[in-house]
Formats: sequence, C-alpha cells, structure tokens
Amino acid sequence: MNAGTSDYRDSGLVFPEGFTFGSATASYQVEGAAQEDGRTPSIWDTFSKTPGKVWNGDTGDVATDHYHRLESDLDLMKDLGLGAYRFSIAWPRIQPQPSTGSGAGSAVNQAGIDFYSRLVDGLLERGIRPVATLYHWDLPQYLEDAGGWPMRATADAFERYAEVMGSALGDRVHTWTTLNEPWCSAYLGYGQGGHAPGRGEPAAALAAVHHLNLAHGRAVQALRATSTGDPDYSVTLNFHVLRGRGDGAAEAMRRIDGLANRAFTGPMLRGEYPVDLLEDTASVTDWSFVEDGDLATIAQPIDVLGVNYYSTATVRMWDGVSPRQQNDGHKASGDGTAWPGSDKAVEFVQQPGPYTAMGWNIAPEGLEELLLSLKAQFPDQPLMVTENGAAFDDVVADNGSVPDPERLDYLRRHFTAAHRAMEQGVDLRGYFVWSLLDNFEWGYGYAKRFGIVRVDFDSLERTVKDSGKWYALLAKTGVLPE
Ligand code: GCO
Repeated sequence: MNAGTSDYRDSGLVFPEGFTFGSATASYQVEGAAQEDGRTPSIWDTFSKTPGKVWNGDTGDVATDHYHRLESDLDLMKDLGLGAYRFSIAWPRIQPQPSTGSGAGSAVNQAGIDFYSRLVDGLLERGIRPVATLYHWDLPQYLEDAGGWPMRATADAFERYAEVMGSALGDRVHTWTTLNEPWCSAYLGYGQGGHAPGRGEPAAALAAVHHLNLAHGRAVQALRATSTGDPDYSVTLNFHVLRGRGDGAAEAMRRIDGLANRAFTGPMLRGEYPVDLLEDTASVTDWSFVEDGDLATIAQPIDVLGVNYYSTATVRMWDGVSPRQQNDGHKASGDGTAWPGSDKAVEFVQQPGPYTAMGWNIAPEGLEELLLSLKAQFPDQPLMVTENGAAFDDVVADNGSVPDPERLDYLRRHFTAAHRAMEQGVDLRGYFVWSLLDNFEWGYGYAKRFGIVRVDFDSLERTVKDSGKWYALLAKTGVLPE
C-alpha cells in the first residue's frame, strides 16, 4: 500500500464494524409522477418548465420513474448490499395546498404519506436503514408565490410539515435530516438564480439563509416532539473547501468561508452568526430578520452532521480591473451572485485538473482536510458523508455492461481519504454515495450522470455500473476492494 499514500488509491483498508455504507437520491431528481396522487408543483417544476433554465428543456416529470418502480428499486438497493438509503420527501406531495392555519393536519395528502411509508417499510424489510431528508429543494410553489424562503412564514410552514412527517414516519425512520445543502437553496435559488426559484436578489438570499437556519431548528424540535421511535437528528451541509491565491488570499478565504460554511455552522452549532459575516454583508442587509430567540431555536443539538463534498474551490481578491473569474462550479444564469457582499471583492479561479464531467476538480485530499477541520472546530460532533460521487460520460459496452473506471477511481480515492481522516480520530459514522441512480441533475437536466446504476432515460431500464459492483463489494465486506 506504500504506493497509495499520496494518490489516495489504497485498497484493503478496513472500515470499522457498524460503519454505514449507503447511497443517496432526492425526490425531484428521481421520482417522476409529478402530477400524480395529489402532488402539486414545486419550484423545480416551475423552474424546469421555464424556457432556458435547464439544459435541453429537461424536467422531473418522469425522471427515473422511481415513484412507480419503488419495489424493484428497493430490490436493487438490497442487491447492492446498501446498509442505508438516503432519500428526500417531496413537500408538495405531503401538503399540496396552502394550510388554512388550523393545525398541522389541515392540508395533509394521505397518498403522499403512503408512498413514503411504503418506501420506509420496504427498506426496513430489506434490512436497509431509512435516512429521510425533509427538504432537498422542492419547495411547494404556493409557498414561493407567498415569497418563499426570504419570508419567515416559510419557516413556520416547514415546522408544520416536520410535525406531519414526524407523526407519520417518526416511529420507523432511522435518521432525520432537516435540510439538504441550504447553501444552494439560499444562494443559488435567491442570489445567483441558477437554481429554482431563479431569483437574483442578494438581500433575499441572506434572508433565505436565516429562514432556512430557523426552519432547521424548528424542524428538529417538531420532529423530536412527534417521533415515537428513537431516530437520530441531522442536517446536511455542502462545505466549501477553500484554497487561496495571491495577496489577500487569507481575506478571500475568510469571506467565502463565512458565506458558504460559517453562515450555517455558526447558528446551527454555536448559536451565533459570525461577526465578520455580518460585517461583510452590511451593505446588502442589516440582518434585522433575525429575531430574539431565533439563535437559540436554531442551535438544536444534532446527533450527526451530514457532509457533502465533491471538490475544492480556489479564491483570490479581485483586482477590480481584469475580467472577474467565476469558476465556483455552479452553472450561472443571469447576472445574480451566489456571494452577496463579496461578489465584487473575491473571484474564483480555475483549478488544476483532473476534472469530472461537471468540470469539478478531483481532490480527495480536500475531503480528508474537511473532515479533520470539522473535528477541530466541533470536536464532539459525529459526522457522516451524506454525498460524494462524480459525473462522467458513461459508455455502454457491447455486452451491455457499463465500465466506469473513472467513477470507480474517484470513489476509491475519496473513501481512502475518509479512512485516513478516521485514522486521525475523526468520528465518521457512514458514507452515502451520490447517487444511486443517474437522475435529473438540476440545471443540467439528464446530461450529467452521477449514478452507480445507469438509467436509460428512454426505456428507464437500470444497469449496475462497474462502480456499483465495486461498491457492493465494499458495502458487503467493509474492506476497500483491490
Ligand atoms: C446536492 C445535491 C445533489 C446533486 C449533486 C451533484 O445536494 O448538490 O444534493 O442533488 O445532484 O450534488 O450536483
């Protein structure tokens, strides 16, 4: 294994007993059945049907048809030996209409509950732990019509939704995750505009940050009050692992770390917004939407912190003269910014390859570094990698198999990185590969494939890729295969 020490291509590494090997998806990316059983539109239905927003005009109307293929997809997960499945619940299936305000039950769609109940039971029957995310970006359109995440009322609505789900599934879900990547919801949805609802309003993006944080805290309280089992509680954040260049590199990194990482870990794990973040954004907002008591509500203890990691980002202070580089990995649309208050100060420079099909640089050392940094910042907080994976342009071989050596290599290197972090004392409980299936990759539609299982988007047929076979071996043995 000596050759592997620097390139992260070790094999034979043993993961501890009880380490969870899972895979992840999200409702709008896989379910389809967009108009069935009472579901009403989410912001992603509206956005994907708006010309020019998603490549090729793709939508989640059919996606992978997971909604109708639930049983066979569950069997597939069992064949892969998954110990856990991370899925998300489509809020507009559960509460398709605005609440009339008369209690949590006022607008609950039983057909929606039933689908997720079948999913959870199907997982448990197969010995797979259900890890349920309440919000992976499909906000009911009626809530956006009332103002969306920049409005405090959306956090109120989320609390009621969490009560409904806690009552419905809190006897069986193993881990509750409130939000997936609130960074994307707030900054890409309301600041940069490349994600639904596609608004380019920097002040609204920061209000969305706060109301998402508040929604998280309220939801943990509501889930705890209603869950009758003994679930774990968590939230998933997409951390930005930063490198700096040039004069002022530390300043550029501090600013982006504030907006990207500490805007969430501050309130959620320390009960405060970082002072430097408030200063950096003072020209955009006065943060008066933060009310007395909010920070205490947000800082609910969580059992495990979900970590999504794909690549690094490299920043430097912008000279204000040369064309500003914007290689932050996110498909831009319009001229909004994902970096309110720092959009004229910092630029994102091109990083050295190799790259995935997303154009993201492959940097497994960033995962090791991130896990160690989280341990240093939050020593008692158990961690879970809730997403890691890679898009590549897969080719189906003549014999029908899908050899994807680059994805396999990517996964091997990142699992090696996680293992190294664990050897240095990081309390990492599990790892979820993104994604179980090729699916609707947001602004890129079906053009980018992240699955360890291929989906033919015409026939909807599933084929386990070589990376999926490799992962099944890892999940079964707990040892990184040769
Ligand atoms: C994410 C997402 C996934 C994406 C993946 C690849 O949480 O960013 O959870 O939905 O598909 O990250 O971009």
